[in-house]
Amino acid sequence: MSRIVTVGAAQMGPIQKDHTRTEVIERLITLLRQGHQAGCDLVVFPELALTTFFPRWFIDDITQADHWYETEMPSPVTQPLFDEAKKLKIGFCLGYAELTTDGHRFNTQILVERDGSIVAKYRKVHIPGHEHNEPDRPFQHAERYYFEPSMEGFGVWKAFDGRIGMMICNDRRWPESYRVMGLQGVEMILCGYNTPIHYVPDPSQDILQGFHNSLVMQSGAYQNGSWVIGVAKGGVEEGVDSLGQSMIVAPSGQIVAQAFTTGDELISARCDLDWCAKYTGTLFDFERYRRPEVYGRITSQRGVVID
Ligand code: CDT
Repeated sequence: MSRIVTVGAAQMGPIQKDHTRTEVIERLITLLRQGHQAGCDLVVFPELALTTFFPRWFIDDITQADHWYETEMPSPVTQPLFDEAKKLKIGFCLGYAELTTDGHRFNTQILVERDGSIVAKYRKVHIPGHEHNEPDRPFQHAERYYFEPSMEGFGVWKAFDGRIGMMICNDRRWPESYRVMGLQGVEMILCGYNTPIHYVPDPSQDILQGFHNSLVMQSGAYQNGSWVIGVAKGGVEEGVDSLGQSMIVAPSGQIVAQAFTTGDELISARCDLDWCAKYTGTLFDFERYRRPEVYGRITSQRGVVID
Protein backbone atom coordinates (compact mmCIF):
# COMPACT_ATOMS: atom_id res chain seq x y z
CA MET A 1 0.00 0.00 0.00
CA SER A 2 1.16 3.55 -0.57
CA ARG A 3 -0.25 6.99 0.02
CA ILE A 4 1.61 9.34 -2.31
CA VAL A 5 1.53 13.09 -1.78
CA THR A 6 3.50 14.94 -4.41
CA VAL A 7 4.95 17.96 -2.67
CA GLY A 8 6.60 21.06 -4.08
CA ALA A 9 9.01 23.07 -1.98
CA ALA A 10 8.63 26.54 -3.49
CA GLN A 11 11.83 28.29 -2.52
CA MET A 12 11.81 32.05 -2.97
CA GLY A 13 14.61 34.41 -3.73
CA PRO A 14 14.73 37.75 -1.94
CA ILE A 15 11.79 40.08 -1.46
CA GLN A 16 13.14 43.62 -1.27
CA LYS A 17 11.55 46.30 0.88
CA ASP A 18 9.88 48.09 -2.02
CA HIS A 19 8.36 44.96 -3.60
CA THR A 20 4.59 45.12 -3.38
CA ARG A 21 2.33 42.32 -2.14
CA THR A 22 0.84 42.17 -5.63
CA GLU A 23 4.27 41.52 -7.17
CA VAL A 24 5.00 38.85 -4.58
CA ILE A 25 1.65 37.13 -5.13
CA GLU A 26 2.46 36.98 -8.86
CA ARG A 27 5.71 35.15 -8.01
CA LEU A 28 3.86 32.74 -5.73
CA ILE A 29 1.32 32.02 -8.46
CA THR A 30 4.13 31.33 -10.93
CA LEU A 31 5.63 28.83 -8.46
CA LEU A 32 2.18 27.32 -7.91
CA ARG A 33 1.78 26.79 -11.67
CA GLN A 34 5.22 25.14 -11.79
CA GLY A 35 3.98 22.91 -8.99
CA HIS A 36 0.92 22.05 -11.06
CA GLN A 37 3.16 21.09 -13.99
CA ALA A 38 5.17 18.86 -11.65
CA GLY A 39 1.97 17.13 -10.52
CA CYS A 40 2.02 18.56 -7.00
CA ASP A 41 -0.84 18.06 -4.54
CA LEU A 42 0.74 20.52 -2.12
CA VAL A 43 3.12 23.47 -2.56
CA VAL A 44 4.98 24.85 0.46
CA PHE A 45 6.11 28.48 0.56
CA PRO A 46 8.66 30.01 2.98
CA GLU A 47 8.34 31.83 6.30
CA LEU A 48 7.16 35.46 5.88
CA ALA A 49 6.59 34.77 2.19
CA LEU A 50 4.66 37.97 1.48
CA THR A 51 7.20 40.55 2.60
CA THR A 52 10.86 41.20 3.13
CA PHE A 53 12.23 39.84 6.43
CA PHE A 54 11.39 43.08 8.27
CA PRO A 55 12.74 42.07 11.74
CA ARG A 56 16.14 43.04 10.37
CA TRP A 57 15.21 46.65 11.13
CA PHE A 58 14.31 48.05 14.52
CA ILE A 59 11.75 50.82 14.91
CA ASP A 60 10.73 52.42 18.22
CA ASP A 61 7.01 52.53 17.47
CA ILE A 62 5.87 49.04 16.47
CA THR A 63 2.64 50.34 14.99
CA GLN A 64 4.80 51.86 12.24
CA ALA A 65 5.39 48.23 11.19
CA ASP A 66 1.70 47.34 10.92
CA HIS A 67 1.89 47.38 7.13
CA TRP A 68 4.13 44.27 7.20
CA TYR A 69 1.38 42.24 8.89
CA GLU A 70 -1.77 40.61 7.52
CA THR A 71 -4.99 41.38 9.38
CA GLU A 72 -7.08 38.93 7.34
CA MET A 73 -6.41 35.81 5.31
CA PRO A 74 -7.33 35.65 2.54
CA SER A 75 -7.41 39.37 1.91
CA PRO A 76 -8.19 41.18 -1.33
CA VAL A 77 -4.50 41.12 -2.27
CA THR A 78 -3.88 37.43 -1.38
CA GLN A 79 -7.21 36.16 -2.78
CA PRO A 80 -5.75 35.55 -6.29
CA LEU A 81 -3.34 32.97 -4.79
CA PHE A 82 -6.25 31.15 -3.13
CA ASP A 83 -8.28 31.32 -6.37
CA GLU A 84 -5.45 29.96 -8.54
CA ALA A 85 -4.66 27.13 -6.11
CA LYS A 86 -8.31 26.10 -5.98
CA LYS A 87 -8.54 26.23 -9.76
CA LEU A 88 -5.44 24.02 -10.05
CA LYS A 89 -6.65 21.79 -7.18
CA ILE A 90 -3.37 22.28 -5.31
CA GLY A 91 -3.09 22.83 -1.58
CA PHE A 92 -0.52 25.20 -0.18
CA CYS A 93 1.27 26.26 2.97
CA LEU A 94 2.03 29.96 3.39
CA GLY A 95 4.01 31.87 5.99
CA TYR A 96 3.18 35.48 6.86
CA ALA A 97 3.16 38.01 9.70
CA GLU A 98 -0.22 38.06 11.47
CA LEU A 99 -1.75 40.96 13.40
CA THR A 100 -4.89 39.87 15.23
CA THR A 101 -7.92 42.07 15.79
CA ASP A 102 -7.01 42.30 19.49
CA GLY A 103 -3.46 43.46 18.68
CA HIS A 104 -1.35 40.29 18.96
CA ARG A 105 1.50 39.75 16.54
CA PHE A 106 2.53 36.27 15.41
CA ASN A 107 4.83 34.65 12.89
CA THR A 108 2.23 32.42 11.26
CA GLN A 109 1.87 29.66 8.68
CA ILE A 110 -1.40 28.32 7.28
CA LEU A 111 -2.24 25.07 5.53
CA VAL A 112 -4.80 25.25 2.75
CA GLU A 113 -6.42 22.13 1.28
CA ARG A 114 -6.97 21.43 -2.41
CA ASP A 115 -10.56 22.71 -2.17
CA GLY A 116 -9.34 26.11 -0.94
CA SER A 117 -10.33 25.65 2.70
CA ILE A 118 -7.89 26.70 5.45
CA VAL A 119 -7.41 23.52 7.49
CA ALA A 120 -4.87 24.76 10.01
CA LYS A 121 -3.03 27.76 11.33
CA TYR A 122 0.31 27.42 13.13
CA ARG A 123 2.06 30.19 15.05
CA LYS A 124 5.82 30.04 15.64
CA VAL A 125 6.84 28.67 19.04
CA HIS A 126 10.61 29.30 19.22
CA ILE A 127 11.22 33.00 18.53
CA PRO A 128 14.94 33.64 17.97
CA GLY A 129 16.98 36.82 18.08
CA HIS A 130 16.53 39.77 20.41
CA GLU A 131 13.88 42.07 21.93
CA HIS A 132 15.71 45.38 21.91
CA ASN A 133 17.63 47.45 19.39
CA GLU A 134 21.26 46.34 19.09
CA PRO A 135 22.72 49.21 17.04
CA ASP A 136 26.23 47.72 16.85
CA ARG A 137 25.00 44.81 14.71
CA PRO A 138 25.34 44.95 10.92
CA PHE A 139 21.63 44.04 10.84
CA GLN A 140 19.00 43.31 13.46
CA HIS A 141 17.23 40.02 14.12
CA ALA A 142 14.50 41.53 16.29
CA GLU A 143 11.94 38.75 15.93
CA ARG A 144 11.42 38.81 19.71
CA TYR A 145 10.27 42.43 19.38
CA TYR A 146 7.95 41.85 16.43
CA PHE A 147 6.38 38.50 17.40
CA GLU A 148 5.07 36.88 20.52
CA PRO A 149 5.55 33.13 20.93
CA SER A 150 2.60 30.83 20.36
CA MET A 151 1.04 29.27 23.43
CA GLU A 152 -0.79 26.74 21.24
CA GLY A 153 2.26 24.63 20.46
CA PHE A 154 2.56 22.05 17.73
CA GLY A 155 -0.58 20.57 16.23
CA VAL A 156 -1.01 17.77 13.70
CA TRP A 157 -3.93 17.89 11.29
CA LYS A 158 -5.64 15.35 9.06
CA ALA A 159 -5.11 16.66 5.53
CA PHE A 160 -3.78 15.44 2.19
CA ASP A 161 -4.81 11.91 3.17
CA GLY A 162 -2.27 11.96 5.98
CA ARG A 163 -1.27 13.67 9.23
CA ILE A 164 0.41 17.00 8.61
CA GLY A 165 2.29 19.21 11.07
CA MET A 166 3.90 22.62 10.75
CA MET A 167 6.81 24.51 12.24
CA ILE A 168 8.61 27.72 11.32
CA CYS A 169 12.32 28.32 10.81
CA ASN A 170 14.03 28.35 14.22
CA ASP A 171 11.59 25.65 15.43
CA ARG A 172 13.49 23.21 13.21
CA ARG A 173 16.60 23.45 15.40
CA TRP A 174 14.74 22.13 18.47
CA PRO A 175 14.16 18.36 18.77
CA GLU A 176 11.10 19.00 20.93
CA SER A 177 9.27 20.50 17.93
CA TYR A 178 9.50 17.28 15.95
CA ARG A 179 8.88 14.99 18.92
CA VAL A 180 5.68 16.74 20.04
CA MET A 181 4.38 16.21 16.50
CA GLY A 182 5.84 12.70 16.37
CA LEU A 183 3.79 11.84 19.44
CA GLN A 184 0.69 12.83 17.47
CA GLY A 185 1.62 10.52 14.61
CA VAL A 186 2.85 13.18 12.22
CA GLU A 187 3.73 11.98 8.72
CA MET A 188 4.83 15.22 7.09
CA ILE A 189 6.19 18.40 8.67
CA LEU A 190 6.12 21.65 6.68
CA CYS A 191 8.71 24.29 7.60
CA GLY A 192 9.44 27.66 6.00
CA TYR A 193 12.61 29.53 6.91
CA ASN A 194 14.68 32.75 6.55
CA THR A 195 18.20 32.01 7.76
CA PRO A 196 20.83 34.74 7.44
CA ILE A 197 24.23 33.22 6.61
CA HIS A 198 25.95 35.64 9.02
CA TYR A 199 25.18 34.72 12.62
CA VAL A 200 26.16 37.87 14.47
CA PRO A 201 26.61 36.40 18.01
CA ASP A 202 29.09 33.78 16.71
CA PRO A 203 30.40 34.19 13.14
CA SER A 204 32.24 30.85 13.37
CA GLN A 205 28.83 29.33 12.66
CA ASP A 206 28.43 31.18 9.33
CA ILE A 207 30.19 28.52 7.26
CA LEU A 208 28.11 25.82 8.96
CA GLN A 209 24.65 27.25 8.17
CA GLY A 210 23.97 24.73 5.40
CA PHE A 211 25.31 21.84 7.47
CA HIS A 212 23.21 22.77 10.50
CA ASN A 213 20.12 23.21 8.31
CA SER A 214 20.32 19.70 6.90
CA LEU A 215 21.58 18.22 10.18
CA VAL A 216 18.48 19.25 12.14
CA MET A 217 15.90 18.45 9.47
CA GLN A 218 17.42 15.10 8.54
CA SER A 219 17.69 13.99 12.16
CA GLY A 220 14.22 15.32 13.00
CA ALA A 221 12.76 13.36 10.09
CA TYR A 222 14.57 10.13 10.92
CA GLN A 223 14.03 10.19 14.69
CA ASN A 224 10.31 10.71 14.22
CA GLY A 225 9.74 8.74 11.04
CA SER A 226 8.31 11.73 9.21
CA TRP A 227 8.77 13.55 5.94
CA VAL A 228 10.17 17.07 6.46
CA ILE A 229 9.76 19.79 3.85
CA GLY A 230 12.12 22.71 4.49
CA VAL A 231 11.60 25.80 2.32
CA ALA A 232 13.85 28.86 2.26
CA LYS A 233 13.58 32.47 1.32
CA GLY A 234 17.20 32.75 0.25
CA GLY A 235 19.59 35.07 -1.50
CA VAL A 236 20.63 38.66 -0.79
CA GLU A 237 17.66 40.56 0.61
CA GLU A 238 18.28 44.19 1.55
CA GLY A 239 22.01 43.42 1.73
CA VAL A 240 21.62 40.35 3.97
CA ASP A 241 22.57 37.02 2.42
CA SER A 242 20.30 34.14 3.44
CA LEU A 243 20.55 30.39 3.05
CA GLY A 244 18.78 28.57 0.22
CA GLN A 245 19.18 24.79 0.22
CA SER A 246 15.45 24.05 0.50
CA MET A 247 15.00 20.33 0.82
CA ILE A 248 12.61 17.43 0.99
CA VAL A 249 13.70 14.86 3.56
CA ALA A 250 12.35 11.32 3.75
CA PRO A 251 11.53 9.46 6.99
CA SER A 252 14.84 7.65 6.49
CA GLY A 253 16.61 10.99 6.97
CA GLN A 254 17.72 11.03 3.34
CA ILE A 255 17.44 14.20 1.25
CA VAL A 256 15.37 13.27 -1.81
CA ALA A 257 15.31 16.73 -3.45
CA GLN A 258 17.29 19.91 -2.86
CA ALA A 259 17.32 23.40 -4.38
CA PHE A 260 20.58 24.39 -6.06
CA THR A 261 19.93 28.13 -6.45
CA THR A 262 19.11 30.85 -3.94
CA GLY A 263 16.27 32.21 -6.07
CA ASP A 264 12.68 31.30 -6.89
CA GLU A 265 12.95 27.55 -7.53
CA LEU A 266 10.47 24.74 -7.20
CA ILE A 267 11.71 21.29 -6.24
CA SER A 268 9.35 18.38 -5.83
CA ALA A 269 9.13 14.78 -4.74
CA ARG A 270 6.59 11.99 -4.56
CA CYS A 271 6.29 11.40 -0.83
CA ASP A 272 4.87 8.06 0.28
CA LEU A 273 3.28 8.66 3.68
CA ASP A 274 3.18 4.93 4.33
CA TRP A 275 6.99 4.92 4.33
CA CYS A 276 6.78 6.59 7.78
CA ALA A 277 5.62 3.32 9.36
CA LYS A 278 8.90 1.66 8.40
CA TYR A 279 10.46 3.81 11.12
CA THR A 280 7.61 4.46 13.56
CA GLY A 281 6.79 0.73 13.57
CA THR A 282 10.37 -0.45 14.18
CA LEU A 283 13.30 1.46 15.69
CA PHE A 284 11.10 4.40 16.63
CA ASP A 285 8.11 2.46 17.92
CA PHE A 286 7.49 5.06 20.62
CA GLU A 287 4.99 3.02 22.61
CA ARG A 288 7.45 0.16 22.91
CA TYR A 289 10.76 1.93 23.38
CA ARG A 290 10.30 5.46 24.77
CA ARG A 291 10.98 6.06 28.50
CA PRO A 292 8.94 9.15 29.42
CA GLU A 293 9.31 8.30 33.12
CA VAL A 294 12.97 9.41 32.91
CA TYR A 295 12.42 12.41 30.62
CA GLY A 296 10.84 14.65 33.30
CA ARG A 297 13.41 17.42 32.93
CA ILE A 298 12.32 18.00 29.35
CA THR A 299 9.10 19.67 30.46
CA SER A 300 9.82 20.60 34.09
CA GLN A 301 12.78 22.91 33.46
CA ARG A 302 13.76 25.38 30.76
CA GLY A 303 17.50 26.01 31.13
CA VAL A 304 20.41 23.96 32.35
CA VAL A 305 20.39 23.09 36.07
CA ILE A 306 23.71 21.86 37.47
CA ASP A 307 23.25 19.81 40.64
N1 CDT B 1 13.70 33.21 10.93
C1 CDT B 1 14.42 32.49 11.82
O1 CDT B 1 13.88 31.89 12.73
N2 CDT B 1 15.76 32.49 11.63
C2 CDT B 1 16.64 31.86 12.56
C3 CDT B 1 17.89 32.65 12.62
C4 CDT B 1 18.51 32.47 13.92
S1 CDT B 1 19.69 33.69 14.24
C5 CDT B 1 18.89 34.87 15.07
C6 CDT B 1 16.97 30.42 12.23
O2 CDT B 1 16.97 29.61 13.15
O3 CDT B 1 17.32 30.11 11.09
